[in-house]
Amino acid sequence: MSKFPKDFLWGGAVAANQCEGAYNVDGKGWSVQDLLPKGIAGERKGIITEEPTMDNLKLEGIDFYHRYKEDIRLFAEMGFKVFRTSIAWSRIFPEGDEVEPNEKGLQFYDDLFDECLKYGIQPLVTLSHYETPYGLAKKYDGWRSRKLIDCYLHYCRTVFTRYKDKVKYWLTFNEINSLIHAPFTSGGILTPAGELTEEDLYQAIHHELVASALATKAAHEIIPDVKVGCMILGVTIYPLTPNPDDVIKTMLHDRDTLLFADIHARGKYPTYIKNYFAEHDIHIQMEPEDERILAENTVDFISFSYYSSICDAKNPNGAKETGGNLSRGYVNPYVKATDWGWQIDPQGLRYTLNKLYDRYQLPLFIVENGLGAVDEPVQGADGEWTVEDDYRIAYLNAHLVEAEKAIADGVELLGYTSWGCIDLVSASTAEMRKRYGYIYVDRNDDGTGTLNRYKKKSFYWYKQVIETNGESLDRE
Ligand code: BGP
Repeated sequence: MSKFPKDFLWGGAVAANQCEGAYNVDGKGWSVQDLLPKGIAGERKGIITEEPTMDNLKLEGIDFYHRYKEDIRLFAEMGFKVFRTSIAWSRIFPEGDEVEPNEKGLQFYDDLFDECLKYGIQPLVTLSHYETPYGLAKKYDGWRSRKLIDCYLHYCRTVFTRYKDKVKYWLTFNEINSLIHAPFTSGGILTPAGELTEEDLYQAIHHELVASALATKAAHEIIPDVKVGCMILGVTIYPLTPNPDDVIKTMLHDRDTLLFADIHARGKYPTYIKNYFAEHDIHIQMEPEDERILAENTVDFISFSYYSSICDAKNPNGAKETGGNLSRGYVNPYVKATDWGWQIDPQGLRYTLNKLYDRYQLPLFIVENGLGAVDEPVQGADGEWTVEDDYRIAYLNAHLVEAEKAIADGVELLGYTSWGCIDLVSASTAEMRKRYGYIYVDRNDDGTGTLNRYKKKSFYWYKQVIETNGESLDRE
């Protein structure tokens, strides 16, 4: 009965900066995350420190750097086929623009990938997950400078060459469309957001898009059987009402997201953005070869994060505002929301999958989805700590059922990696108490805790889902 293909890639996702900790160990340089103690929300308020401060929970993370063997063993116990993580760029090139890589950083990921492969788990690696080396932020104002393309490419070629036999799935930039909303987090741009023009932002975006295409090219040259994907923040937007004004507003808003998939999948700037640039007097500096680079190096698949949907309206008429990490819109009266106000909309996932597949006919990969919630650890009958996280199971189950429907609709879906498969520090607020994991990590917002790991109820639930290739999902 299950519609999931036989070789469906079940797994989980994390990012180096949210779990590894060890922020200054074995030659690692600072990344922009080390200077963001309050996360993306802090960036909005201008909280960017000049050096790491110990109230930044990411500095220790969940100490994945030293405990990854235990964690991967637990992932293997759940039956993971794939594990998405990122390489912390500043472990490999501490300042970002060195010629020679840091061998200890390279060795760490060798060991990590070997550990995954030992259990038959494929690594799916994000090259840049909100962790541009701070050196590049300081020296070049991050991705505003074209120089970053060379630094990124040198880093990509280094890790492609090193891990070519171990890693076959790569993502170029996490949520590449986020640069417009969080220039420091996403693009290492130190100039305060308020001082940046739209032209500055689109210029930085252009640099990332060219870099993404060149990385795709390099991966195809260096790694046999490689698959390279872009990664989009998958905001689903509905018109708040059937008023055609709202429908058109929604269509235009949607392009903030689709633009990035359009360029990655079709290899060129769409007419609508060229017209927008002309109307707004935005001039992007492009080198003569850029158009060819984009055209010749489109991605093999499209990956995206999906947590929630929002509504948009021309005249909201008092509708309440809402949003996720980076998206802003209006409350949908037909759906509920998480404790952090993210609207819960499993059908939006089926809708998004169909929309992307209809538009591009490229394989899709859900690389983030999950419920951030406060968990209460309790002691089970055997004395072991656990969490009865039925709310998380309900969320994940409902989304997987909708993903399955999308597969039945005809969507080619490569896999599903739920976000924060082990509890980690949140990106938006740098909290520990917003938990996503199947595995509970004993660490609190005040920095206390043993860092011990405990299996939640969802651990056993997901294990069964994977074991039965989705057959065990509750389709009621
Ligand atoms: C995405 C980021 C992730 C992750 C997730 C959940 O935008 O790619 O890094 O953190 O959101 O967000 P949060 O951690 O803020 O709950």
